[in-house]
Amino acid sequence: MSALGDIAVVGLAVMGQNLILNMNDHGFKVVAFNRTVSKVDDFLEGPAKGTNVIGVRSIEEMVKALKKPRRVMLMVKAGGVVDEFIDAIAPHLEKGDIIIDGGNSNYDDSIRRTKSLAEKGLLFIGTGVSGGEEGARRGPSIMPGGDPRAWPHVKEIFQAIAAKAPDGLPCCDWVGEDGAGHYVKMTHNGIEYGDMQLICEAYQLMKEGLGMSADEMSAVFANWDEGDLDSYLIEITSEILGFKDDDGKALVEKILDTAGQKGTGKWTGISSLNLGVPVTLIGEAVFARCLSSIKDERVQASKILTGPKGKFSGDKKAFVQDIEQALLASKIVSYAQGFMLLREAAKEYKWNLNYGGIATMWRGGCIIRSVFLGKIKEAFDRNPGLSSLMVDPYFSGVLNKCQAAWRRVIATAVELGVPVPALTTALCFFDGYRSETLPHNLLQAQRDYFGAHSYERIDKPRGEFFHTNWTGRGGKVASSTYTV
Ligand code: NBP
Repeated sequence: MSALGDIAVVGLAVMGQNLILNMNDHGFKVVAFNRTVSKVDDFLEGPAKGTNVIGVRSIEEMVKALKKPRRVMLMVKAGGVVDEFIDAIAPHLEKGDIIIDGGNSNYDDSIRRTKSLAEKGLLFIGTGVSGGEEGARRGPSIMPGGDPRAWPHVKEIFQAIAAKAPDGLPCCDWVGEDGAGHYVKMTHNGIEYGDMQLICEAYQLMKEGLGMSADEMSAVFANWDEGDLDSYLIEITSEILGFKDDDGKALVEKILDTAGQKGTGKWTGISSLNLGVPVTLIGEAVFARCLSSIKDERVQASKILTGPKGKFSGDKKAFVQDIEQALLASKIVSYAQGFMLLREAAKEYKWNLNYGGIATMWRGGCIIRSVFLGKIKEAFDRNPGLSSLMVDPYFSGVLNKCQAAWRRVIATAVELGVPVPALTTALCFFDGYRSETLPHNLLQAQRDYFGAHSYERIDKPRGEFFHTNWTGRGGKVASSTYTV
């Protein structure tokens, strides 16, 4: 083995350390560096003891320890820290060397970094890495984008350390140019917010609506994990509900109900608003976390505002089966919205995204991994130009089959006063998407009434705009027509 390292990893927190150990297991020689250099020694004497990892204490030393083209992967806090490291490392590199940012960076930053490093002759990769600590150590889902010339130089390492889907394919492939990798990772995280919120709503319905115990719910989730909902998040939910605190009671019930967030769900919402894509479920999931975080206000309001007094009186077992179907149908809507967003972003940023490939990358290693993603891959294999997952023959069949149960769940939740914003917005989206007509003829009339914004008519060709003087007091001049 050459004395020089195959790749350097900067950042020895949980992700960096575990990725290094994963690379080492796969026969790569890794150079490890960290801003606080004492952590390099701690790592070498601790988790990396007995491995081939080379510890270095300066950027100069790191660069000298690498084979050419040099590959330097940053696993540091996203934001300005990444730019600081790039500025510090770039002057020590040569043309054709590669800088990889594996943190949760914003795709706009990755677009900028790809361009500015290319101007210096350096190749940049911005890659999403999903799967948390366990994924980083045993096989994450890796979503690289950036300068395509860099991909052949990192492909072998990334695909070796990535998780493998059930059919053996690595959960890592080239996503696209500049910010595409981080955009896909952002969308993955947004979908993760949606999946988690849907599961939480199912839990609250069973707990508050049906009065089920944590153990009973744990068994329900374990059962769902055997069927169409088979996924990592359903599996861990079952385990969490079954986990006992020292006093033998369910730990989950002792956890304060205020959710944190680090921004990727919010970025997905912002991007969907900017691109005009109705990603309603992720939006609701982000807002639901915001609502959860105003705990003090909710405690006050709970003393003033009342809800329905009625109790569930139907067949509990049948209702639990209804919830399972409502969850599945809402999940289809959420993923359909996520892929709609990717399609619009691909147009906007001129990325050639492979949607089936993205579903494959998410099938293993990452937090949203599921059997369901295999079905999405099959849908895009059947039709790579699919306009929406909801109209794929398999998924439309499931939606049509589930919808009666889905409507019963939401109607019951509304009657019982249990908030289910994600389940509800999914059904509203389904009903809106399948409607040939929506009430926005009236909305266009309102806009024309107060702002002379003009409208198109159903009895005239598209693109021909009309303005009416609705009150007799307005003039004939219409406002300009444009979309923001
Ligand atoms: P952190 O996000 O906690 O970052 C820790 C690293 O950033 C350390 O090496 C630390 O150096 C360095 N750092 C910080 Br913090 N501030 C710095 C500064 N001002 N200048 C230079 N270095 C600085 O680590 P992580 O949880 O391993 O995550 C790494 C990246 O991967 C992040 O972008 C994160 O969002 C992403 N990610 C995390 C997970 C997860 O489950 N944790 C999953 C997927 C992606 P120091 O030791 O000297 O303080």
